[in-house]
Amino acid sequence: MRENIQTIVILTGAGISAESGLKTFRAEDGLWENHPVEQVATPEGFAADPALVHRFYDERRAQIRNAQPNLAHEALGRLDREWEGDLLIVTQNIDDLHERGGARRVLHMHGEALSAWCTACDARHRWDEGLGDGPACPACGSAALRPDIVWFGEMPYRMERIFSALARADLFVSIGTSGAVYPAAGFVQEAGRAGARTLELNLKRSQGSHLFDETRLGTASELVPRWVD
Ligand code: BV8
Repeated sequence: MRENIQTIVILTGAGISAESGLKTFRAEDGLWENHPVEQVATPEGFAADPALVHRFYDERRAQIRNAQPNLAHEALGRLDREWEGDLLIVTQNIDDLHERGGARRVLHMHGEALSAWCTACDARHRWDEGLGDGPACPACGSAALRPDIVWFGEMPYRMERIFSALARADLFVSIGTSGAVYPAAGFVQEAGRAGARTLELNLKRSQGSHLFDETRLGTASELVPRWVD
């Protein structure tokens, strides 16, 4: 895998955390099934019922705290520590399992469950600072504290950083994502245009499988260590 490759960009989705017990979005027992997207993952939904949305993310945060990184997260952690070239793990996931699996060069494009954002003073806080429910911002006292999550219709984080990495990529690897959500679903084309080799590791063929040079099917905990090692 290593011949004349300098820059690797990896995109991960909910599928890499499935074997850690965290639900994906679009499986039959997926997250959205119990909650209409409009209610819990849009700014409008939050404005309409902030308590419901806080409960939804409190529940996800509790599951994340109880989850452990799996063999796929740990393999990417090893790769991150050993890879001397450029490497960027762009994750759509809001859990911290990449970091707990040893990865450092991680970019959460859809935000993080453990982070709170005060839209009054723009400060970020960690939820485990005992912000409680119906939380107030520790910095300014405002009640305008929301989950630091990118909802539908909101601009994902650090897009310029992501696109500049894709423009330099020699290898783009997508792991555990259905390719249903943009702009992430379009990254494979950006990388391909830059001349990168593109590889998909997924349980099932995704909506974008036809855009990859190669797709390998299986679980992340089996495919990722085999690819890394
Ligand atoms: C934006 C919140 C532009 C965090 C999420 C019409 C109106 C409005 C917008 C749009 C529109 N049409 C298109 C859009 C754009 C929209 C979009 O793409 N909609 C889709 C539904 C058509 N996108 C946006 O709104 C984005 N913003 O475009 O802004 C803009 C421009 C200018 C100015 C302002 C704005 C924002 C998108 C982010 C939304 N937030 N989540 C949270 O609650 O977690 S999206 C949500 O879906 C998650 O972030 C998740 O990461 C993402 C993608 O899902 P996946 O991770 O792929 O998970 P999924 O369940 O789908 O698939 C799992 C895969 O894993 C499967 O393939 C499965 O086979 C595989 N798998 C399962 N088990 C395993 C496995 N693989 C390996 N091993 C296993 N064991």
